[in-house]
Parts: sequence; structure tokens; C-alpha cells
Amino acid sequence: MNWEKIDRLAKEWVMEAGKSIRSSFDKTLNIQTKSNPKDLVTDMDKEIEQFFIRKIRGIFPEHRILGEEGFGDEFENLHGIVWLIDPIDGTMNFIHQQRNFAISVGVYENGIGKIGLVYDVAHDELYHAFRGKGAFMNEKQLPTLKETTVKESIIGLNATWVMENRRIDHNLLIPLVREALGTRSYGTATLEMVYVATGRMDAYLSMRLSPWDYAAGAVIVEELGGKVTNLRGETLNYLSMDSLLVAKPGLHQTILKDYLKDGKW
Ligand code: 2AM
Ligand code: CA
Ligand code: CA
Ligand code: CA
Repeated sequence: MNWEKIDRLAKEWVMEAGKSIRSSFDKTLNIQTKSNPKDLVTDMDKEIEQFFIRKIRGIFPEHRILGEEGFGDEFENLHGIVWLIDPIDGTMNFIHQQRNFAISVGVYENGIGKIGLVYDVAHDELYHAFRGKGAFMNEKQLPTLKETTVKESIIGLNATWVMENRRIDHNLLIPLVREALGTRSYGTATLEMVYVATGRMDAYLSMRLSPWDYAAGAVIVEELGGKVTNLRGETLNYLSMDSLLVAKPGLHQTILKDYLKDGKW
């Protein structure tokens, strides 16, 4: 398998997709809702996913594609080479802010992440990693992550999870919010993951995300020694939805053990 070619083309396509998203800023968007009134999608989300599918199928017809908007393949396993694509992560931000959204592309081989690309379109910042070859923001290599404590940490989490909710006993998270240096919420899972990779945040957690939300970010964070699991400390599921805990080494274990009861909830 020619991984250099896959890596080069993946980057090229992500940059081209970003350019066409930026040029859409002046146009009127066609906005629809999906599962609920807060779950939005635009024509741009669909067009970008279809753009990737056209490109990938044209050059790598044997690869399979899992995309949020459903134009890719049906999956029962992760055999072979699989592209996990979120054409626009943070669609609500894309619509309302025209920033704080990203294109996310992960390329996996037999379930193992090889390439992770997260492109912050508004800032023209491409976060990328190739397993075993380092992680970068544009041309700058990112340093390995160092251990830290909760009281020195900025933790990414959505306020929803600290209110009563169906996914987790919110009482578990209140001490974490109280004891952390600070909390942040950007509304873009992929960017929140790469913010852990760059040290802008120290941890990020979410109760419910999909494989295309964490596939690329996981490659980038793990390449730097960060830990990526679900909130019970288990390996992530790349075929269906899962929760997410991403953190610097040490901090991941502390959050899991001292706040999340080692997943026993
Ligand atoms: P999206 O913008 O690609 O849908 C905050 O909403 C974060 O959670 C975003 O990264 C968003 O990705 C993701 N998310 C996952 N499932 C969602 C859902 N059902 N509704 C809204 N956001 C969702
Ligand atoms: Ca969505
Ligand atoms: Ca997403
Ligand atoms: Ca999306």
C-alpha cells in the first residue's frame, strides 16, 4: 500500500474542500434539521462529503468510506482501508459563526488509525499526523504531551453534561468542573481534540459522539502520547456511537479513577 500517496492526496483534498467552504461564506446556505431542531445540516456538508467520495473512489476504488451524511458505504466491520469523514464538524458554528468548525478525515487500516487530518478552515490551520511519524500543525511539529493535574487543567466539556441528562449522573462531573483550572466549550469535537494535542486544553470529554467525530483526532492525540478512550476507559468503538475522554497522560487516569469511578456508573 502506498501510504505516502494516500497521505499526500488526503491533505490535498482537505485543503481543496476547505477552500470551497471559505468561498461559500458569501452565499446563502440551505439549512435543514436532522434528528432534532438543534441537529443541523447544510448543502455544504453534503457537497463536501460527496466531493471526498468522488475523489477517493476515483483513485482508490477498493477503499471504503464512512461519512456522517451517509453518502459512503454500509459497515459491518473495519477490514481493509476505511476513510472516516466528517465533512463539516461544528455545523452550528459554521452556520452561525463562520468559524470554530473543521473538516475531519481519518484513514484507518483494519481498525487501526494511520492518518488523522483536522482542518480548521477559518484559521487555515491543518492538524495532521501519520502514525509513527509525528503530529503537526501546518509545518510545525507538535511536542509530546506532558503529565498534568486537574487543578492545572483546562477541560473541554459541553454544559449539557453538567445538567441532569440521560447519559451520565451529572453529579459525577460537578467536582471536575469545580476543581479544574477552567472549562471551555467550542462546539466542535474534532477541534476540541486537537486543542488537547496542542496543549490549548488538557482534556476533553463528551457523552455521545460518532466515529467520524473522533477518528482523525484520535490519531493526532495518540501520536503525541495523549490517551483516547470512552468515558469508561475502554477502547473506542469505530462502528457506532461512543462517549469520549481525551486527555494528557496521567490526567486521563486521574479523571477516570477519581471522578468517573473507573467507569462503574
Ligand atoms: P457536527 O457538527 O458534525 O454534527 C457539538 O454539537 C459537537 O457534537 C459537534 O462536534 C457535533 O458534530 C457533535 N455532534 C455529534 N452528534 C450530534 C448531534 N446529534 N447533534 C448535534 N451535534 C452532534
Ligand atoms: Ca451533524
Ligand atoms: Ca461531527
Ligand atoms: Ca458534521
